[in-house]
Amino acid sequence: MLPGPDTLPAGALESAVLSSLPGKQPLIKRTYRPPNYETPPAALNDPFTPNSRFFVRYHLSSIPAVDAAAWKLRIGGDAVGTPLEYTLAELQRRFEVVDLAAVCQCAGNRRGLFQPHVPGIQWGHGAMGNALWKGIRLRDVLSRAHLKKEALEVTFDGADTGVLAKTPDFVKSLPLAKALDDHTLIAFAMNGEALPHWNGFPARLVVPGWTATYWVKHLNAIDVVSKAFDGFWMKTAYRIPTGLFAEGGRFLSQQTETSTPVTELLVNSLITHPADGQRFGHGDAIDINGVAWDGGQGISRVEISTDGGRSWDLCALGKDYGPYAWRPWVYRFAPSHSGTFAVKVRATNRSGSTQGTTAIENPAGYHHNAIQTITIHRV
Ligand SMILES: Nc1nc2c(c(=O)[nH]1)N[C@H]1C(S)=C(S)[C@@H](COP(=O)(O)O)O[C@H]1N2
Ligand SMILES: [Mo]
Repeated sequence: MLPGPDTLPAGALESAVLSSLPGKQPLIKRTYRPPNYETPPAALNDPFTPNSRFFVRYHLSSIPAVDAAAWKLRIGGDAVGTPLEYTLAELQRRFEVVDLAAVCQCAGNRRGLFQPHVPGIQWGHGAMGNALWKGIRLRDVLSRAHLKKEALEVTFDGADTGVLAKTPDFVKSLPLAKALDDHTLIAFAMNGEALPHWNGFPARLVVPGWTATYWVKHLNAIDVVSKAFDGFWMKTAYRIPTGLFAEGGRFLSQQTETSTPVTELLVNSLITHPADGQRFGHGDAIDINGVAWDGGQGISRVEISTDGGRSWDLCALGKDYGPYAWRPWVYRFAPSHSGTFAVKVRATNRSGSTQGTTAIENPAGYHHNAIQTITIHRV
């Protein structure tokens, strides 16, 4: 068993076993079928999360190994003038290839930390990663399809399906404006290599700043539609109560009086070193490290408390890889006496949003961004 945050419910801790998927280093297994594996905390220390340690999240159990040579991307829907179909080679040849650093984070990351407990996969801190994505702009592809003026949303389907015919297919939609954003990509590669099978080979959507539910893997069909898409994964899943969170990109064509899709990532941070409960010797200076990110405004400051939140000091920010990437930070702590120290970290973004002491409760356990606390001991 792995050490885990002591606020995780017992069930989640017991299931925290390391196990490997083909082509991956050991990850923390949450479910085997469909495969749901999270990145161990120590592997989140790097500016870019290695592909072999990048988390894996699926809703459906039938996940075909896609043959890149036979794969095609189809673009259609009632709001395109010209339906299109491209092979992988055609997409890579005909459109400008761009790079973008961005955090891919499941909306349910840290669900296991909610008190009271909410149903769903009991993720710890590792249902996220930061990668350098390489691909083409979705906008450039859509412009060749001649969008009609009634275009409202764009839907995305991947090659995976349910085992039973009645399982709703995983199809997501974006509002037209987000689909046409310069930074929304059809990506083929991450961190300089082709996408791993488990992260969407041969192509996935990259929707920087928005929760990973929109980052459809094994992408094979795009439809531009004139009506709000009403599939299960938009209408029923991945929703939060309307108005509960002050921030976040609005998705008005999907909003009802009571609920709205979870969209933009909230400002958040993670302590990646030391581990919770770690012990240090007399006289040791302790480098406390971590990362901070948000939905694309960019991080303006990271503060740390080593006395349980009574006083706060500024951390040094590391290299800026762009507003959608996470920002490394570091703080050198030289305790003047022995004892136990409660370390807390709080990030603030460029529009002044910050983390609170508790997460905002919501039925599906999304958007957990409470200030994290770890305890360290100096003998
Ligand atoms: N085809 C497909 N794409 C998908 C999903 C899925 O179940 N099927 N899950 C989404 C969700 S909810 C998340 S959190 C991310 C996870 O990306 P990763 O597995 O590459 O880490 O994929 C998204 N794209
Ligand atoms: Mo997710």
